[in-house]
Amino acid sequence: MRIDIITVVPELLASPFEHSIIKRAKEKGLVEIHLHNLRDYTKTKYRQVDDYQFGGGAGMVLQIEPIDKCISKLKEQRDYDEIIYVTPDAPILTQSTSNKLSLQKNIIILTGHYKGVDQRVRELFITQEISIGDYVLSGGELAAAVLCDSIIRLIPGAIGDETSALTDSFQDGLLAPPVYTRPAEYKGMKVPEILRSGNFPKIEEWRHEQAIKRTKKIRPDLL
Ligand code: 6GU
Repeated sequence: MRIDIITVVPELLASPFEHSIIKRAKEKGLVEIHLHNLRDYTKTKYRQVDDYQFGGGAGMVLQIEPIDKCISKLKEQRDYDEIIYVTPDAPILTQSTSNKLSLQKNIIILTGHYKGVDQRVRELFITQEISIGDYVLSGGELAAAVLCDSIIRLIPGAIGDETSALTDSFQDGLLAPPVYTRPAEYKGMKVPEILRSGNFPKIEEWRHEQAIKRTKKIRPDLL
């Protein structure tokens, strides 16, 4: 899979992909991530990529021309399955969306900044819009990092234990059950006996019950 990310702050995206599962997925050749600085696609003095909004109002808007140049250049080089714009005024990311995106070959992620991008960019180029939740971030870069992480860990081979991603929260529409490790007792708090019983069908049953209990309590909207 190849992910191209377009941003005005590439520095914000340098570190998130250099550790842990994503780093290993890159090393294994499962994913390539390419960062594109939008300012490289403008010839204006001071490499300006934003301007005041028509109609007035606070906040700058990213202009269409540099975005057009960058996306058009990428599209000349290969076909893209999705061109995604991350923005708070969009449908919220779910595990189902990440699952689908993890099966794609080439995607572009455009990140906004300031007040966002000129509406015509969204109409001309964008095939999917994604928000990562009902709150506002200073820019789309951290949202893009979250989106990439959720996708990349699902690429077959990215996680050592193949079953691990399948038992994540949300993968079966439920929150994950509680987990424990050694010691079996800490300051009087014991690990549930069932988990030490070796009875795997019973353990699976217990985990499922716990997942339902947790979901009912914390996220009843998911049931
Ligand atoms: Cl994708 N961008 C920004 N700036 N804020 C957000 C978001 C995205 N998703 C939730 N909040």
